[in-house]
Amino acid sequence: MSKTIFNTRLKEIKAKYVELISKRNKSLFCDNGVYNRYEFPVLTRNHIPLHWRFDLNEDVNPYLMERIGFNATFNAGAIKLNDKYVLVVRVEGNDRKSFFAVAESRNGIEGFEFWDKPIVMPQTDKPDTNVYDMRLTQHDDGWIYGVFCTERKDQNAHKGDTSSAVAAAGIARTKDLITWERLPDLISSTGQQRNVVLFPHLVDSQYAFYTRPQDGFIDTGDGGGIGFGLSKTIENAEVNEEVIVDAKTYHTIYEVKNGLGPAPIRTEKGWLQLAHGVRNTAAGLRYTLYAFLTDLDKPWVVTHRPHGYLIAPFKDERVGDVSNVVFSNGWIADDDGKLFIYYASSDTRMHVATTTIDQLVDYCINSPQDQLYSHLSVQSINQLVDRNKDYMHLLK
Ligand code: M1P
Repeated sequence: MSKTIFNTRLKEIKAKYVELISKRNKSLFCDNGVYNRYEFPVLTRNHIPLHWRFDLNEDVNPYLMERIGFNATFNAGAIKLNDKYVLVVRVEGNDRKSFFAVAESRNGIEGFEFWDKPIVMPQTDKPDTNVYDMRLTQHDDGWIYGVFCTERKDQNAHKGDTSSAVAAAGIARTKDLITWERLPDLISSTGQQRNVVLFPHLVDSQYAFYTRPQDGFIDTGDGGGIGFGLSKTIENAEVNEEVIVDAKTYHTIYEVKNGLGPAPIRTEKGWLQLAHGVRNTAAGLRYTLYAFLTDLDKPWVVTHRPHGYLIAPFKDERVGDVSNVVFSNGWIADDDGKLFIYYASSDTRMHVATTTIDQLVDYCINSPQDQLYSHLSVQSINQLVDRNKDYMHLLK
């Protein structure tokens, strides 16, 4: 009897998996003209390899039941490696533990498949309780760095408080995404850190980090926004001074907090940056993505800040484990300027949006800048209406 169950189930789960990873993805029309979303997510928990989930030995698992369950695949770092589009994905198990696993695709929009095993991340002398949201940086020094959040229990929490945690920036480096050398966590003088990103070049002969100083684990408190600081070494990284690049600001899409996404991309007009901004609503926090440019020589100085968000949760993206969230910590620019923005929705699954570097730079420079008052938003609209006066026939 169980023999039949095992074989029937094996056939079914194999067929479903093959159908999923062979599914073609289609670019969707987007009337803003800035980027295109795609019909299907690029990675879901159903993409987890079957040999991570099932014990395939019929003798010990005659009902072919799942032995290890996976809850979500999200917040992936990204890099082009050996001509493949490669994501270092935050995979979360049913046990709530996140870890990193690599998935690759030939064209960046479909057919993502995980490598044989998840990444084995070496530990420091303080083991990570949970790790997530790796930003990948191909540094001039020849290493690929992964900077990620390492979360541990707050040892100062009072007895009975089993939730309070401390977030810090873990640092590891690799040449192949398989073998990783773990370095000590970033030390900074401003309390906790999440959303830390290594800049790809030395600045004043020092390693440079975008940071996100925060007082508490969830609440950034007085930690004022996306920061920037320098460290003499990467082997014992320590940032003693952080300047604020992009402050959290009253009544904006980053009123409550913000954080840098992937490492910036160098363009002729400045460093192209992607970040997430968080505002509060009666329905809880809302995370959207926004783009901006920083100065080529002073990558900590914002030169263009288009108003509002670039990508907000849309349709099915709105719902998931943490609803109303889009989050990105990975993008890939092809040599021809095509840009793949990998973003997660609602802490549940990964999507891609495509555009070009030229389009995003144009968006940053030529969209009205954030002016912070309703009457100035109306002024921007009316200026556009006036400029369009001689072109209204095009809409007839
Ligand atoms: O749940 C939304 C996001 O919350 C955190 O981001 P931030 O520190 O900016 O609030 C992170 O835990 C992130 O992984 C998560 O997607």
